[in-house]
Amino acid sequence: MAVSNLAIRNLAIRNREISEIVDGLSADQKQISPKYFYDERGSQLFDDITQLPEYYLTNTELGIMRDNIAEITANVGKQASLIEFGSGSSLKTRILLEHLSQLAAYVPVDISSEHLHASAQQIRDQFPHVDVLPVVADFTRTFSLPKPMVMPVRNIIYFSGSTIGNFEHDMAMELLRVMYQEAGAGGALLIGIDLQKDPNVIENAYNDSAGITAEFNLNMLQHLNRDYGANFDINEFAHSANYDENEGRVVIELISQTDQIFEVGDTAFDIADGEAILTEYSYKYTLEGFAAMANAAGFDVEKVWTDAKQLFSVQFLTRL
Ligand code: SAH
Ligand code: AVI
Repeated sequence: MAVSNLAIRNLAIRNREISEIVDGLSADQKQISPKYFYDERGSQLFDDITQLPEYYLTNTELGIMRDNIAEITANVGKQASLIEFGSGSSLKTRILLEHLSQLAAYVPVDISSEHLHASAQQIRDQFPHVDVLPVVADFTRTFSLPKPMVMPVRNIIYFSGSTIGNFEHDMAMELLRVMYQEAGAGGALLIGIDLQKDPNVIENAYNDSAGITAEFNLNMLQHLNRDYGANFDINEFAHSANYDENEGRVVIELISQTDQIFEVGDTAFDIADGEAILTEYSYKYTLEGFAAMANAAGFDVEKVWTDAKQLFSVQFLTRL
């Protein structure tokens, strides 16, 4: 009975996702949410991106964490529950876990289920004293959090990698409000924010010479073919990423290389030669711009750590 309820629930989620994909592709500007990058292969490709020399984000954030770890962990405090949104391989989290001797629980939340469970197991192996409670969920929708064995003193929400940059302003604000609620009384948000800088540095990060970002972008279509009944011809789309300095965002698209028709489930779509499917924005912030958003969501920017070149920032936000 429990199994069939789960199967019905999964079918309902899949049907909702198919209508979401069809709606996005039916808009004047065809689009697919970036959350569809992350099947097992997509999560692996993202990990490959983090190793690229052009992709300064991960290494810079890791450096900021290492350089300031004593201060960061002092802000987190003892006996906290660390709840990570979009945890991926929990790479930066390991630095925190190495230095947080007392933690009530670590709750990684991610949509990419196989990758999440594999990463959670690695964390358990490396940190056997930590209560690791993974949650497979789409964090843009309501989801419930597990109860740790030890009662936490406070909740620390962790949102690394500048993943908030993949959301447009209204949705980013909504997510900050959700994290404010999840932090609860006495809670806080530790967040990684990529900063505006030389447009060439930004554009190169999304157009790497090894072509991994292109593969990551195209894998979204393969994911839809594998799991959502689509029939995209991958060879007839090309990766594109351009930084729009006025909007402060990288626009990541797949450009059709010919006039063609593709299907998702029962719905057929025409796409013209040169027409784009928008797959992702990656917003870059100024420190002032992000502080204004954080304040509007009810947070006080208590501490900002950056690297020497001010490429990236890690910020500690408390509830006002
Ligand atoms: N925080 C990690 C990973 C960043 S990649 C880092 O900084 O390295 C973005 C992560 O967010 C991926 O693991 C992806 O699966 C997850 N993700 C993206 N959209 C999501 C959503 N709507 N709900 C849950 N997880 C999501
Ligand atoms: C997860 N996110 C912050 C990445 C970014 O840089 O916006 C996703 C990504 N897209 C292409 N390369 C990396």
